[in-house]
Amino acid sequence: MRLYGSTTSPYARKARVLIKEKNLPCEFVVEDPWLDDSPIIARNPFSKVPVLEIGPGNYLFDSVLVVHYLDHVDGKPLTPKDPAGYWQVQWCQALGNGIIDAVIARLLETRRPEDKQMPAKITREEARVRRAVDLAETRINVSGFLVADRFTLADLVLGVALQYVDFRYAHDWRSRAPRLARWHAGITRRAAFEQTLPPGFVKP
Ligand SMILES: N[C@@H](CCC(=O)N[C@@H](CS)C(=O)NCC(=O)O)C(=O)O
Repeated sequence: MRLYGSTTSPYARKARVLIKEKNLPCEFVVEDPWLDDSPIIARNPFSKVPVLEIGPGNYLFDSVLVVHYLDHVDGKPLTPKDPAGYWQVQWCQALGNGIIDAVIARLLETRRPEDKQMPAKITREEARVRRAVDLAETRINVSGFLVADRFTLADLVLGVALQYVDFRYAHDWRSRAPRLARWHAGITRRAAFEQTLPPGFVKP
């Protein structure tokens, strides 16, 4: 397998953390999806990363599908099989993916020329992040993991999402969500997280 991505993409990082957690045989290839002639276009018509090559000329795109595939490819999914656990993990993934979407939308707006930026758009994306953090704070349980009593895709995706907040929208979310902050500190100490930090990341 081969994973195409960038070193700063949180969507690609979900797959990279998972590959390391499971020690899957998968080469990581850095490509820039933003280029007009990006080689990613031939693999994903939307020219977005991550893209996972699962066979000659056989590509999966969109991080939700890529993560789902990687989670099942070795027959040892990090997703519980019981319905309650399964749907809780999906719920946490949706929350994490929503945080990433909001942080990216905010980032892109802040990168427009200053006179063209819409402050209301930035505020709206920041409010999404704030509400998601507040909701996540209510879901922390005593086991040290979000769902059941083991590391699942819930921990992986929300862990990556909140580290992307620290990377691109650094602010003090921890004082409003102290239990979430404690959980996050523990999860992100895992080797798979440490080994995939974006370049220039400053630990809070
Ligand atoms: N829904 C997609 C979003 C992927 C995405 O937006 N990736 C960004 C990198 S962080 C990208 O490739 N952007 C290139 C572009 O928007 O042209 C997923 O989950 O994979």
